[in-house]
Amino acid sequence: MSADGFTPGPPPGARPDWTIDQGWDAYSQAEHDVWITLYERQAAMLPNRACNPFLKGLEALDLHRAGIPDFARVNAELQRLTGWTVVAVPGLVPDEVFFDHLANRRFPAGQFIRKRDELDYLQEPDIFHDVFGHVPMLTDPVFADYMAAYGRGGQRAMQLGQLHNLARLYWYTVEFGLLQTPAGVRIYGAGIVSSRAESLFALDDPSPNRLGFALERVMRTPYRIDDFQQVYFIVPSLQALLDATLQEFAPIYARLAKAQDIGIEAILPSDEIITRGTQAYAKAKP
Ligand code: HBI
Ligand code: FE
Repeated sequence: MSADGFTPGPPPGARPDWTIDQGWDAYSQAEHDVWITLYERQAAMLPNRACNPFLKGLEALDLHRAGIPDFARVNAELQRLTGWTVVAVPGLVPDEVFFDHLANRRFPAGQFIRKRDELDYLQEPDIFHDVFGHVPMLTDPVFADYMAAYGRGGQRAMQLGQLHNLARLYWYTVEFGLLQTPAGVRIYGAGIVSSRAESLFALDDPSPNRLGFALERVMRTPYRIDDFQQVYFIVPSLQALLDATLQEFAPIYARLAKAQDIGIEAILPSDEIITRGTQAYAKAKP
């Protein structure tokens, strides 16, 4: 059930679980070429920026220069590695549908691709964001378990009316997460790895704060959907991220209900500061 108790049905042509056929044979060469452009742009910059599990996943699934990947081919290997599959959906799906897929190790991916004249603009997640951005990490066994746990947690949060807090966890990890490694800070968040500009900004720009990941702290922090993040959270390992979620969240929600949100650019005395940002980028905006 959605927050108002009403979940819209799937659009015409979609199944009850909102999935559709990918229709791989129907992509035009122009659409394949958009994938290739985006792929080459990102692949060139991600060594020493994306974390090893991401880069390894990209190789393992052979999401390569040939064009938009065929989910049937990707799924054969992904399912073998971690039991996950990718399913095609028309666009954003209702929260309860999204969580049911994740809890069952199915990642819903937009079937369509952005237009050539809007390479950096996305209203809804397309196949490049979803498949290039999200799917490589699903080849990592620990991250794969984290995403499934998140799906179950989402179902539970909806029952408890606490989705707005849990959604922040998704945002600051799955979409915009950074990982500490012996070689330095690396990207694992799909919203960063699928964006040329944010792949640079998230790691190198002096503007944003970069703080150690702390579950309840993250769940108290609002986020921006329309621009670069003002704060990124760095996990010490993917295992630490998974471990943080393998606990009963009801007491956490009870504490969060009494706690205030934290300002998006705030640094608390309890924060582990990895980079104290200047916030110059955010301040320069009207
Ligand atoms: N649907 N296709 C799609 N992709 C998402 O990332 C998505 C969604 N529906 C809901 C949703 N995300 C949110 O519930 C989560 O980001 C919390
Ligand atoms: Fe995403």
